[in-house]
Parts: sequence; C-alpha cells; structure tokens
Amino acid sequence: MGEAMEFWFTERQTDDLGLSVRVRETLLVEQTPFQRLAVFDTVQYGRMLVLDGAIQTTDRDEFIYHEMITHVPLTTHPRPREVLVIGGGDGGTVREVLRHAAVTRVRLVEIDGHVVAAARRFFPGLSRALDDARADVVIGDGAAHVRGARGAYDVILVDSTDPVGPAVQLFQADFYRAVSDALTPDGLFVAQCKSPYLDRGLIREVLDAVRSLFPIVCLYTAVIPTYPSGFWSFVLGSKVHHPLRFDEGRAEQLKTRYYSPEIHRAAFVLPRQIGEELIQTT
Ligand code: AG3
Repeated sequence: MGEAMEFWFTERQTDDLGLSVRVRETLLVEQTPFQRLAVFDTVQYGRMLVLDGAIQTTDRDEFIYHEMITHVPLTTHPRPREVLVIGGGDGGTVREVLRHAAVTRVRLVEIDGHVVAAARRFFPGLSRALDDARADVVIGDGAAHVRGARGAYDVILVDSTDPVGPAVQLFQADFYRAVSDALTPDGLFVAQCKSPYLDRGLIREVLDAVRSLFPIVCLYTAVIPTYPSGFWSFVLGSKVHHPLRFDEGRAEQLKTRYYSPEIHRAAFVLPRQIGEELIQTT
C-alpha cells in the first residue's frame, strides 16, 4: 500500500466559499422524502450530520449552538413550562431544554423522521434526550403545528435548517405571526438566522417581519466553527420579557460548556458595522 487515500467532504457555503473536512468514514447517505441526509465520521470534528450538503451539527461543536439557542430564551422567561422545538430532530436542543427544572413538557416537531432515526443511531449524546419522560416527539410539519396551537407555549425554539427546501416557510412573516399566536401572553421565541457576515439581507428581512409582531426584538450571535463564516446569529422575539433582564442565578447553575451569564450579555453586543446595518432604530 502506498500513501493512504484521503476523502474530503466540502460544504459549499456560498458559490465561492467552502468548508472542507477530512472524512474517516461515511456512515450513512440516504435520500429521504425531504432531503439528502449524510452522516460522516470526520477527523477534526467527530461525527457530522449533513442535510442537503449543509453541516447541521458535529460531535465537537454541537454544544455551542444547542446551548445558545436554548439557554438565552429559557433564562429570559421567568417560568418556562411548555416549550416547543421546531426542527431539531437530532435532539440536541431538547437535551438543553431539559436542563431547566421549570419545564414540564418539551414537544419536538420535526418534519423528517429520518433525521430522528439517524440521530438515534449515530448521535446518542443528542438523541437520548428524546426518550426523557418530559419530551414528546412529533413527526410532522412545524409550521402547521404552530398554526393549530393557540396560546400553548411559553417558549418556541426554531431549530431549523437554512431557508431552502422544507424550511423556507419558517423564515416568512406568516409563520412568525402564527408563532406569536401560539405563545402565551408573555411568551418568546428564538430562531436560528444564519451568518451576519454572509446573510445580512435575510437577517434584515426576518428582523423587519418580527419587529412588526413583537415589541421586543433582538439579534444575538455565537461563534460556531462549522457553520458558514463561523459567526452565527439568532433572532429573539418577545412579548414582555427582555433578554438582558434574565435570571443570572439560574444561568450560573446550568451545566454548560459555552453559555454563561457573561456570554449571555455579550452575545447581544454586535460588531459596529453589523449593528449599524441591521439595528437602525427608527
Ligand atoms: N440547524 C441549523 C443549521 C444551519 C447550518 N447551516 C449551514 N451549515 N449552512 C442545526 C440543527 C442542530 N440541531
């Protein structure tokens, strides 16, 4: 045997930019009714879940995204009891929600049962949470579920893929209106909103839509190495509670690796150019 062969997977993040990782083993490639699903074992990041060519989560950096999409809103709400996760079929967000003692039920509505099945096989550290007595897994259309739920949830977490394929509707104004109706009178929601470096047009549209529906609207960010540009954003819309008046005591006690009360505050501070472009106060 000569030189060992190398296999690489590249996510084409834009037409002109990619992230490449060396693959130790391809564990699964399948076409589901909704998307192309792949699981790789990579040298740098461990196991990696890929949907339609876009990296969703990896063993090594999944905690950053899952902690940040969850703990910022759940420490902002004084008593988050009923929580809905849309998407998030891997289970990582549900795992973080379950760290909050106030939560009596977390319902996951994932459109693609194959994502849940792949997570159960290859990502037990994420999917184990789905077997918790407080977790309720529904395979179905998250947008339709939200339209049928009135005043039912304290917190809604939109853990979606990017706005291509089944997730397109999750970035539209109609959907945020339904989210508002599905929340309790002091409810709040968070949605992943791509990269402030690469997707400012999308972020601006989402902020505008959410601003027309919620009195409190904020963008916050986290550093996520495997997502495009490594710099990621979350949009938070809230009816009453402001995310900078959160429960620091509860935030301090959470068993986390990225999130902390300091990170919570810092996440809302935007680099000057991005802040000026996105958060013009009118
Ligand atoms: N959902 C957000 C993934 C977006 C990544 N985008 C990309 N790689 N182009 C993550 C699901 C984890 N529960």
